[in-house]
Amino acid sequence: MITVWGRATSSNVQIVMWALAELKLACKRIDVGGSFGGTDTPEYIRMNPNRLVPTIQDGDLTLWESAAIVRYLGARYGDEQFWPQDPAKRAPIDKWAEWSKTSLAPTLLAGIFPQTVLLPQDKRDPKALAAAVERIGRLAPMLDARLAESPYLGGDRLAFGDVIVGTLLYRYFTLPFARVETPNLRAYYDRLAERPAYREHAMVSYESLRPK
Ligand SMILES: N[C@@H](CCC(=O)N[C@@H](CS)C(=O)NCC(=O)O)C(=O)O
Repeated sequence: MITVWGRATSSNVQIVMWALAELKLACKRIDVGGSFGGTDTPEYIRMNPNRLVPTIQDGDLTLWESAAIVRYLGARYGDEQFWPQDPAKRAPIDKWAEWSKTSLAPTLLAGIFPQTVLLPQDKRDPKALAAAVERIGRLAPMLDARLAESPYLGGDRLAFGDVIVGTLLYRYFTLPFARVETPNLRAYYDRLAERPAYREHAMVSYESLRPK
């Protein structure tokens, strides 16, 4: 039984929960972070000195950083499709996972999400929103072009990289901002949304994150 610490509304927790569900691994999730607090306790800091969620415990292994967790789960429990053994097959998938963490996620989650959900109206900055929308308008077509080639990032079936990238798409397609045309990305999101595990763990409402 794998234990996951982290609130269900965290996109990084969602990455881990969706991966666990796709791999059909039993887990117990404990609400930590956000309004639940708990990331500053000595017990939590011993597990995760970064004081963020998620953190997992699998046997003797304690691990944090959602993408590292997905790679661990893939390497330990995934089949050849989810986690290709051949580095030359795995790396092109991992490239998108890395790109998601370093380009797409910062733009969406630190740029657009605060300006449309997290911040009170009077604290929002239209220029910051416009800059993030402009930037994501250049990023999304890159993914769209890749997805013109195959239904998933590794080919015909879901791989670890799809989990890291795909989790963001619920927010990408539901937040109120002007999206550029990306038919392949939209079809990919619709394909993901047909998966029960995606619906349960990635399509999680963010309404509770709005300022009270
Ligand atoms: N790079 C880290 C980022 C973790 C992170 O930023 N987590 C956020 C939630 S998405 C967090 O812990 N925020 C503080 C909180 O929820 O209390 C990862 O991918 O795990």
